[in-house]
Formats: sequence, C-alpha cells, structure tokens
Amino acid sequence: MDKKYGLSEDELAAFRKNGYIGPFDLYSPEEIGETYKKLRPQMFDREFAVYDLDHTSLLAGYDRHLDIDFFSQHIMQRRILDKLESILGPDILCWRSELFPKYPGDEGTDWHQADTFAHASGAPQIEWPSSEFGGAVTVWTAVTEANEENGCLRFIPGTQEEMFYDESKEMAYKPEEVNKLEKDGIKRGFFGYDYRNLQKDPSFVPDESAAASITMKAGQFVIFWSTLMHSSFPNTTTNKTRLGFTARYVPTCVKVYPDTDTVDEYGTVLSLEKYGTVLVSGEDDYQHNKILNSNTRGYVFASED
Ligand SMILES: O=C(O)CCC(=O)C(=O)O
Repeated sequence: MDKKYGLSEDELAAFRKNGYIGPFDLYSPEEIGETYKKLRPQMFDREFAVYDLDHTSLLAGYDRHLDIDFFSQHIMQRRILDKLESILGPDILCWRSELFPKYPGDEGTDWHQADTFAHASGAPQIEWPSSEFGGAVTVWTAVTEANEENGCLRFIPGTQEEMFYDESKEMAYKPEEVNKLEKDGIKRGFFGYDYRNLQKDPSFVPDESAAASITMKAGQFVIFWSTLMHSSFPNTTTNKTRLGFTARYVPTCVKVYPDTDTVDEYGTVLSLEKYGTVLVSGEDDYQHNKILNSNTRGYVFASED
C-alpha cells in the first residue's frame, strides 16, 4: 500500500546515496513557536521524567517523549513514520530522543558518527543482528529556526557506510578542558568529550569542504543515518537559542541497551528501570526489548495524522 507521506523512489535513492534526506515541513513556524512557549516549563518539570536527574544535567534532554505529551505525539507523526517505513520497513521502534539546545555563545557539536552509540558510555547501546550494519535512523526536528549563525547541522554526504571512529576506544569526560578547543578555527566539542579521541586514524580530518549546512525553518525535520558524519556550527548569536529535538529509530530486530539496566555517560549514571522503547509502527516479532504503551503521564502512544 502506498504511504501518504512515504519517500518517492528518487528520495529513497538520494537517502541511500547521501545518508540524509530533507528538510521536510511538519509544523508551521507559528504553530511550533506557540508550542515551544508551552514546552519550556514542561522541559524544566521533571516530576514524570523517566530519569532521576536535575534539569541542569546534560542528560536532562534524554527521552522526554516518555513523559511530555507533545514529544510522545511527535515521535509518531505520520509525516515522519511513513518516511521511516520507506527506509526501515514496517516494524519500527523509537529507542531514544534527545533535546539539543545551543544557547548564544555555545560551542558547535564535533564531527562524529554513531554506530552502536557506545561512544560516551563505553558499552553498545544498540545491537543489530550480526550480519547488518548498525546505527539508527535519526529524525532531527528544528523546534527553533536553525541557521549557520545559531548552530545548524552540517553533514558530509555519502559518509554513512564507513566508520572513521572506533566507538569502543576510551574517551575521557573532561568538560573543563575540551570545551575550550577549537578545530580548524571553529569552536566545537562533544558535550565534555573530545570526539577526536575515537578516530581510527589519529591524523584523520573530516573534509569540511564537502559538508552541507542543513538550514531549517522552525517546524521542519531532517532524516539521517547516525553513521553519517555530522556536526553543527557554534551558536555565535547573542540572543537566538537553537533547539533541536532528535528521535532515533531502529527496526524491531535491534537489541536496545543489551544486557544492562544502567547507562553511564557524560559523568552520570542513569537507571533504566522506567525506560522502555516505543513500537511506533508495525509488530514486534522479536520481543528483544521492553515496550511501553503509554508515557508516564498516561498518554497512550498512537500514530498522529
Ligand atoms: O544538534 C546537534 O548539534 C547535534 C545533533 C546530533 O548529533 C544528533 O542528533 O545525532
């Protein structure tokens, strides 16, 4: 059956070649602007959040689709899911979401690729059946406008099938030191880590000249493989926060947080007691993962038109 918002053959071919596709419209700038006003106090309110963290923690933006109704609905928007089904097939889990604010003056995000997401925790967070290449399909939604001045994403097209980083290498958490680093004249870091520590070849330098800037209107989303080489610019404005919301999806055959009930990264240990994946599409024939049917406020996950 044709999907109303599915990718066309040309779009799918472009996604396979480049590792990303979009941006696509989802909410109008006015609609998301109004939503953002309501979301701000909700983002500070952690009463129903699945992790016991202060709102100032770096990980406070993790998995808010599990307690904030707007994000619970957002991860199941048909405009997103139809496209994901074109890429991943019918049976899909959302296993992680993250809020990525960049406040005026903040550094950009270092060039990186994520295959198992072991990069900060040292333990694989997702595990594909052995024959398949890993990673997650990421949907990054611009809650505010994102441009070259306030920190839009940068992608190096076509880099998604070769890992230039070894996520099993040690990467020390040193926020005081690494936040001051400049790479090729651009202030970038990786949330207290120096991502270059994971390079397979220590002399490797990402080819910035091949990079595309993904400028986005508020309310648009872009889809990319987490294994695509990606980064973002610093926020060089004095008054324009950039906020992105990332949702990460995998097919149901993937094991999420295999053999662990905690996550230890960015200097914080999280208990996975209240965590679960969300079956956003199709059936789960594998039953590898705990699946939540509703968020912690009782909102029942259902696809949104
Ligand atoms: O928003 C950013 O600066 C980085 C986002 C990112 O790395 C991701 O969504 O995977």
